[in-house]
Amino acid sequence: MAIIQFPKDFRWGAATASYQIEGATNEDGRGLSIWDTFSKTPGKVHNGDTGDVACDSYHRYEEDVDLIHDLGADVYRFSVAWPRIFPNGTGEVNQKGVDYYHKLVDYMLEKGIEPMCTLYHWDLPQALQDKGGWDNRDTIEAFVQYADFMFKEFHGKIKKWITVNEPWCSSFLSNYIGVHAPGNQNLQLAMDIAHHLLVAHGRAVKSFRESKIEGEIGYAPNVTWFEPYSTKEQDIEACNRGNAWNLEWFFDPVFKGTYPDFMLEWFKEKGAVPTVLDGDLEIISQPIDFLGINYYTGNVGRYKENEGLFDLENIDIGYDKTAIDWFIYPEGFYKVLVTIKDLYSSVPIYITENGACYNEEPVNGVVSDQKRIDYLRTHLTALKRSMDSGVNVKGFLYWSLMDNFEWALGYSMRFGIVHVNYETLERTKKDSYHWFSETIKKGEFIV
Ligand code: JSK
Repeated sequence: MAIIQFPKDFRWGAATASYQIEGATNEDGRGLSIWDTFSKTPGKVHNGDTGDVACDSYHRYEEDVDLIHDLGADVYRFSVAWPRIFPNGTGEVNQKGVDYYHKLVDYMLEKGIEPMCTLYHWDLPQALQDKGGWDNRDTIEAFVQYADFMFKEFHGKIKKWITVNEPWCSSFLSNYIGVHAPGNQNLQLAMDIAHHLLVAHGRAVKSFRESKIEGEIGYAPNVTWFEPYSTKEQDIEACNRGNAWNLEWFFDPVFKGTYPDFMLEWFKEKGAVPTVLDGDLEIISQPIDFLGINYYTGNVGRYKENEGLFDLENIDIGYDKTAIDWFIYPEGFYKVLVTIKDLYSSVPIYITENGACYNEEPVNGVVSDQKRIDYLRTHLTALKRSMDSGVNVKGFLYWSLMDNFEWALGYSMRFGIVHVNYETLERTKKDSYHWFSETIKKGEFIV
């Protein structure tokens, strides 16, 4: 056995997102988002689930912030629903929406919890989608107006800002693979949307700097890891492409002001090249104060001609999987973090999402989710290994505080350390909540 210890000033918390927990989608002036439209489109979301009620956190936010407080956590990552602030994406502000987030943030501060605010966690106002969404560069302007408003409105209350959550999901997953909103399947469109999301990120960072608002700003890309099946060059190169789709493609523009040449060449062969305007990459590569990292799973990959976008197939070599059918691969967490350190700057990193999906139900008020505890144990160990290897990790936020709307999988998949009964909306702390709380309070655990 070994004791895994974290620094005394290490930050601990949990994360949620507006569309996944709030509900109240037709209340207090909120406008529609692309997820309201997508979830109401037959066949798009498991069981026809929608975010109309979700966890009803819009009305239960104090109870949910208390769950963060009782955990012993000192930071809560939440997201703002853009359509609550600007129901039409731009123009008139919805004061009731603004008031809601003041109540939420004020309560966090009252409980001694630092708010970490994600501005864009996928709920794009439908009014903007109706005009082309992220494919239309006007949406970048709308995002900057929204971000500027939020910076100034919450100046002094919110000091950690995340511009965009998982741009790979909002671009390629949503517009090439097509399983998330708005559900397009076009590589060029997805590539241009990815670029516009990065420009929007850079423009918001630039505006934040110019406004001289006190605080820090970053973004939260999702990363995964493909481990080569063998030492064959073809397997290694195929895995490099698979890794770069999440990593270099969304990190090089921000940290180097360029797209990775080997991926540009690869995509060119597929007939897609990002539409870059003069000055875009200079804007995108505005220095950031911290980097959010979202990691869930890794794969073993092998070269297979004409397989997918990268001649890369996933190989099942018998690793266990979570209930969402993702491999449990903590080694990948360690490797991707060390790779980020080696490839890019030592910018402070917060793990803004890491968690496991298991669907245990309460039995006599107890949710025995030992597998989630095991996942946390192995992934926090991998995280500490990366820190002991020089990766500048400042904090860890578990995804997710509570079970919630898991996008196209609806309510069928549960990531929470708190169980939510979707009929009664009762919250039940799972065993993993108690384990995580003890780990936070001690700053260590035994592996
Ligand atoms: C969890 C990734 C933000 C927060 C959490 C979903 C995800 C995903 C989900 C890939 C994916 C589906 C499905 C189909 C076909 C082949 C959320 N993160 N989360 N992170 N990532 N794929 N080819 N590459 O809910 O809101 O793909 O894939």
